Amino acid sequence: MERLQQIASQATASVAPPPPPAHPLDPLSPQEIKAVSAVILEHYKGKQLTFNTITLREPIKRAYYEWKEKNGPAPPRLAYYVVVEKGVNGVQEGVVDVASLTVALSKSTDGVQPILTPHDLQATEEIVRSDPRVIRQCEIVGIPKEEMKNVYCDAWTIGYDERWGASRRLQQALMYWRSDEDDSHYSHPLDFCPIVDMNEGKVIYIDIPNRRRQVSKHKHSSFHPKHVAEKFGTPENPSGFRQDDTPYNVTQPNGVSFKMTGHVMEWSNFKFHIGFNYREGIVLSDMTYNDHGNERPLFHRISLSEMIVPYGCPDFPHQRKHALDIGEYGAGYCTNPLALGCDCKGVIHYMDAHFTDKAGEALTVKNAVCIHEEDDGLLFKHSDFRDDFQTTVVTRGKKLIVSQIFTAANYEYCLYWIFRQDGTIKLEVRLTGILNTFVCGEDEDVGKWGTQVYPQVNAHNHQHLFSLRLDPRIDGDNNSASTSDAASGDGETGSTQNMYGNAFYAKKTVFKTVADSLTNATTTRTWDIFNPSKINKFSGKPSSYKLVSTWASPLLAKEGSLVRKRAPWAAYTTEVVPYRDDDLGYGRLYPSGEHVAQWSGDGSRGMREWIGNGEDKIENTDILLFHTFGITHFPAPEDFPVMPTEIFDLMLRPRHFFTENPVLDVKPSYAKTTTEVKQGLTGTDTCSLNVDKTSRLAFAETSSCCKK
Ligand SMILES: *[C@@H]1O[C@H](CO)[C@@H](O)[C@H](O)[C@H]1NC(C)=O
Ligand SMILES: *[C@@H]1O[C@H](CO)[C@@H](O)[C@H](O)[C@H]1NC(C)=O
Ligand SMILES: *[C@@H]1O[C@H](CO)[C@@H](O)[C@H](O)[C@H]1NC(C)=O
Ligand SMILES: [Cu+2]
Repeated sequence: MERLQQIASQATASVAPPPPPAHPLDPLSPQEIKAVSAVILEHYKGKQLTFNTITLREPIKRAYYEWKEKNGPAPPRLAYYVVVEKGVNGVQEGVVDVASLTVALSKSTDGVQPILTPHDLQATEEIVRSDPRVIRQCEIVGIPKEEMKNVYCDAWTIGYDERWGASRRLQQALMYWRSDEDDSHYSHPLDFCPIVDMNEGKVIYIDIPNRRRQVSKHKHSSFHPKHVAEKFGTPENPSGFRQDDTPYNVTQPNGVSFKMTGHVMEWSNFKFHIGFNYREGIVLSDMTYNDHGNERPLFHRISLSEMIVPYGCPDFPHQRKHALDIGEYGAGYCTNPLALGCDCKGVIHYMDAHFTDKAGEALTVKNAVCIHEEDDGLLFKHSDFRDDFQTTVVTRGKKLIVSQIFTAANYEYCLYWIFRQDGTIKLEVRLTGILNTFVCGEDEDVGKWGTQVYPQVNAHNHQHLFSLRLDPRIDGDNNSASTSDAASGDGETGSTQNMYGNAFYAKKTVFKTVADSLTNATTTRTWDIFNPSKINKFSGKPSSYKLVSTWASPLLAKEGSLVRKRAPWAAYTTEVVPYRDDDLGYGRLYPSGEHVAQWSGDGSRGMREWIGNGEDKIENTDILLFHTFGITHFPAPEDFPVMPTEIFDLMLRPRHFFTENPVLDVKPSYAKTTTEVKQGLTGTDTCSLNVDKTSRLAFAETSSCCKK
């Protein structure tokens, strides 16, 4: 239910309008956030407000390209906000026009709750620790009152619990005990789960299992250097660290080969805008590739629009563990400040991120986005066998990496948007951090729903699934999409079509309607996004970007489960829907809906609404492609007490987009023609110059390994 209120003219706050942005897609500056919060305070005068969100309301696509490509006016600078009003349930939200400092729209939405902010998560622990009923439960499982300072909780979104629905703003507190404050608490989970009402600041209920389990008496398992020293230190090597590790330095004597103008990146023919918001984190927009002077559009917008981490233990209340981390916590809100030279290495350009704090002041996360280059191995090579492989071309590549890392309670998600010089765009996810754990009894068989990763520590099975949102613009606004399956030729061996039985081909099935686009991954499947009116002069096939994604686990929760209801996008590997702006300019951004926290999963919203009856036409028009990818995680002891990064990735490759290998113009590192070989000429050789003098040390001075 929505109560919509249009405001004609509005009392202006006492702040001067902040300077306009360098680029319409730039995130709100700290000055803009401050100015907007002043307008909001004025608008809700006399009410007790907690600020939840102030972020850029991006211009709609049409307005953006009218400005960019048709000399049109700069699109209006709009800020979207959410506030929590004391004593009022639901979401108070609206839009502020930043130039005029007026509220353009304000409304109230029931049946959901606003996103959880880091402040919400931090506040929960103290509430839980001082609650007498929680203290009593701690005593029951073996933690005396005096130890309460060492009781911790990971505050989690409640998901949806029908006992309260969305009537109160709730969190579930997953309980743990530490031996001291430097410890990792995940080896000592507790068996009960308090429910906290955040608006009231109190515990309203405690879920207590029928079977009680005492807190484990086993030694804590942790991973900080002092704990490593305790585990592995010896008198000769007190730190316990491996001693065979030598420094690995990266030097870029002439700096980077990319150029940043404000938020606009130019690198090796790519050009795009790098945005960042509280929810999706990094957003890449208006991406083009300069094809020898012809600046060709690729994607209007790329982002991670949602994710879900559903757990597979059927026992109450573990079914509640299915965090929709992007919609419920925000990949931006949970983003880490990155440490110089640690989170990424080389010559680095950082971007800060700005949010609102609970009082409406601008809050800055330093170094939220890391931008750097890395060596990318060989781009291409060929040697001629005729002269013992002396005739050769070897070209090395570089890659550009735009990255962020966000922490969703126990897990870290390291996101790397990677660009290759041949026009390939990759997304690599490195999953690290700590397993969500639950206590098990000393001799308990944890069964098939989890793994005992340490004595009395049960880590439940779960999935990590993301929804990648692609707004393609391959050589223009109107695109189509299809599956491309590697298929055996029709006809049995011996038939006229397939006489020798060896035939195979790429079987393309173009999506005409939304229903056609609801496809699942198979081992032989990729997907093409293409411009049907732009035909490659050699292949006769349309200019395309191919989605290659092999980490595409199917959603394992069944039809009718809360998980499937609340993540209607996760049931398929792809969904293609027409692009649409709505009155607030959303442009179909969030496939589990605008407000995810405490959504029951009922009703038509997000992807369920966009799919509708499946009849919308999606051929040769402005489309959005959503792609579900990720992994299924069956924990093992190697994942504990902290998990070595688990890597999964996907890529978007140009196909029939160029008329030849697009990196022929990258200078080879080593090249010799047959004539040069015959005449004893050097050709091109920058390789031997690049061999570090220390290379010889690796094999000792006497080795004959190296070129003279
Ligand atoms: C390489 O990096 C290490 C730090 O990791 C530093 O101590 C050392 O001086 C560097 N060496 C060179 C040759 O730059
Ligand atoms: C894809 O998987 C879903 C279950 O997640 C199933 O309902 C649907 O029928 C499958 N679609 C196709 C085309 O196989
Ligand atoms: C794109 O498709 C729409 C129909 O979906 C059509 O109205 C429009 O003219 C097309 N634009 C171009 C440039 O082909
Ligand atoms: Cu996992």
